[in-house]
Amino acid sequence: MSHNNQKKIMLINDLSGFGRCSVAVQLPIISQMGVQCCPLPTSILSNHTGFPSFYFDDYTKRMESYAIEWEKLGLEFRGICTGFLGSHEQIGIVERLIDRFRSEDTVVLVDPVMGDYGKKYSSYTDEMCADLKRLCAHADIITPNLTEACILTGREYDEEAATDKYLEETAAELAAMGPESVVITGAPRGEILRNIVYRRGESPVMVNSKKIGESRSGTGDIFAAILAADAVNGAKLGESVRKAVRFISECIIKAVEMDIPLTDGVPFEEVMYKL
Ligand code: PXL
Repeated sequence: MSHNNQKKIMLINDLSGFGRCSVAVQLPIISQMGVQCCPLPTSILSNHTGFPSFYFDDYTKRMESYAIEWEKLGLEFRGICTGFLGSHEQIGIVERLIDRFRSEDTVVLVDPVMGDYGKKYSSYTDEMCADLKRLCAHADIITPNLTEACILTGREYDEEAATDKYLEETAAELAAMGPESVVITGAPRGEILRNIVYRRGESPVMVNSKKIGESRSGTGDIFAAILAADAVNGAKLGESVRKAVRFISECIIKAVEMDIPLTDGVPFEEVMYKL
């Protein structure tokens, strides 16, 4: 008998009680995909920061004591997935946790959550963005959106300039920072959203989807969770990106049908059986 007879993902992300993002969406999705999910909270919020007001409890000071208990239990993780991080100090802790818990066959996915639509989220400082750049170097897979890809490479955010070639060059630059695989997600072009899948040494693959209304919170977190669970299950990255894009489209169609506010995330519960 062992705690490690089933594949596990360490999920380092915040717990937001309302707004369907981070742990609240990633845990059920990882479970549905047959992988045990062990959350390590980075902060606890009443609702995500996209609402005008929120209660925010930073978990930085408690994360190491929490993780030490997992070390005592001898837990081994086939995946480590990081998302929303709450402070400069916390990003250093996450780097050390990755070093401590990573083994030969651990896949590390860093979702460099920092912003969207060309703007940083309100709780992210410039210092934290520089820290995230360092954290990305530890990853096997990173999943920035276009805004985050621009912050990480120091490029100006300009949707018009973001041609397929530009995405390819940006992804190559990001891969040169350390991660073997880079997926730039949801880059808009007219009615299309493009996802470039760049793996070092391979030709890049573009996975497109039709844009359905405005973008909704939590979809990047769903994307990262599907990629992390699939990577642990040994799926090919390109196939996994197709699966994530298809699933998120289904979620958004349902959100429009149910007239759900953009802030409230997507009703993935209604379509989860399709995963
Ligand atoms: O979905 C990204 C995200 C995660 N966690 C929190 C957020 C956001 C985006 O606004 O505020 C707390």
